[in-house]
Amino acid sequence: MQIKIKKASHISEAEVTPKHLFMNRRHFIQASAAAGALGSILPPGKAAAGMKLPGITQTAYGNGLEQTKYEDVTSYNNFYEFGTGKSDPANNAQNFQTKPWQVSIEGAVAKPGVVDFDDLIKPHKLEERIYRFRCVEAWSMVVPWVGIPLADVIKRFEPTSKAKYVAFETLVDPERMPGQKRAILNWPYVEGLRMDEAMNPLALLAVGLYGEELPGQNGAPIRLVVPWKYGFKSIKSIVAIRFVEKMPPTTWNMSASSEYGFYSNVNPEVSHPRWSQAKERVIGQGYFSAKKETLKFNGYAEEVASLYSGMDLAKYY
Ligand SMILES: Nc1nc2c(c(=O)[nH]1)N[C@H]1C(S)=C(S)[C@@H](COP(=O)(O)O)O[C@H]1N2
Ligand SMILES: [Mo]
Repeated sequence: MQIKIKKASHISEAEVTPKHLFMNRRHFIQASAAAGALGSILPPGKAAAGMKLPGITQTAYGNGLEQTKYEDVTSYNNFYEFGTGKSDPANNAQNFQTKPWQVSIEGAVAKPGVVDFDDLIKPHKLEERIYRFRCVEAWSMVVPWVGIPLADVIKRFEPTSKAKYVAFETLVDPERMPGQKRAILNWPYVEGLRMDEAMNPLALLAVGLYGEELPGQNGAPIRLVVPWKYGFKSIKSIVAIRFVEKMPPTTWNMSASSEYGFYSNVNPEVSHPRWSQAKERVIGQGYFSAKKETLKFNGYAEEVASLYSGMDLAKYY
């Protein structure tokens, strides 16, 4: 079933729902139980669950979608800075330090500069948006992200007419990100969007999920979420946002250009060279459960198809 997303005018201003309180209580109980059982290996004072985020505005995005369990969203991850296995990030990002954190705003903007995480977020209202999330490896989730629209952040720094693309960069610190001790990918992990894609209201800078701060494995403290594109566009642990004139290089495209293009729009009609993109396995339903048909633009065609009108999407994959 395809759930229509209400337009921005329908976004409610209601604050945190009882669901959050319920979810957080449940996490807290689980975290406490885990801390009790694992008390000897968890460092003292290090909670297994994230900090609850205050003042989240509910939105209509994704109302009615069945959400992937917190435990699955935070234990089955791609984050090569913490290892290449799906459970490596959850294991290796436990103590990832994200305070202090700064983001460098660079390139074709009137107001460049290095901004503290808090100052980057503070002028904005945190929103919860439930988005479908689709990895090119043909698995999917539904995640209640907490974040701020990328467009609102971009506007604050006043891009100039030379800003045709936005490039994003992940932290490089092999001590804190042990996966970077090996040259599996070119570090830093880099990604990019065309300016109009970045300004689309769906593009989100996420700082949390399930009402809590992002866990390390999901890209703490700030990551991109571009729900109509394959997961690898949604770059984690961002330290630089750069406005540029030319299409910027992207990590997976540099690694294997025939497999990963710049656009990476979810497209059931264009196969990855090694497997089909027509279906997806829903995380949390078990490996052998029935696969689900993949939707064009991951179900967000109404919002984003016009960005690509006239483009041959088999060529610009
Ligand atoms: N810096 C960085 N960002 C990254 C990745 C990565 O390895 N490094 N993996 C990408 C891929 S392939 C996917 S599918 C998503 C996974 O996000 P999740 O673990 O929060 O579900 O993160 C993306 N962002
Ligand atoms: Mo992915």
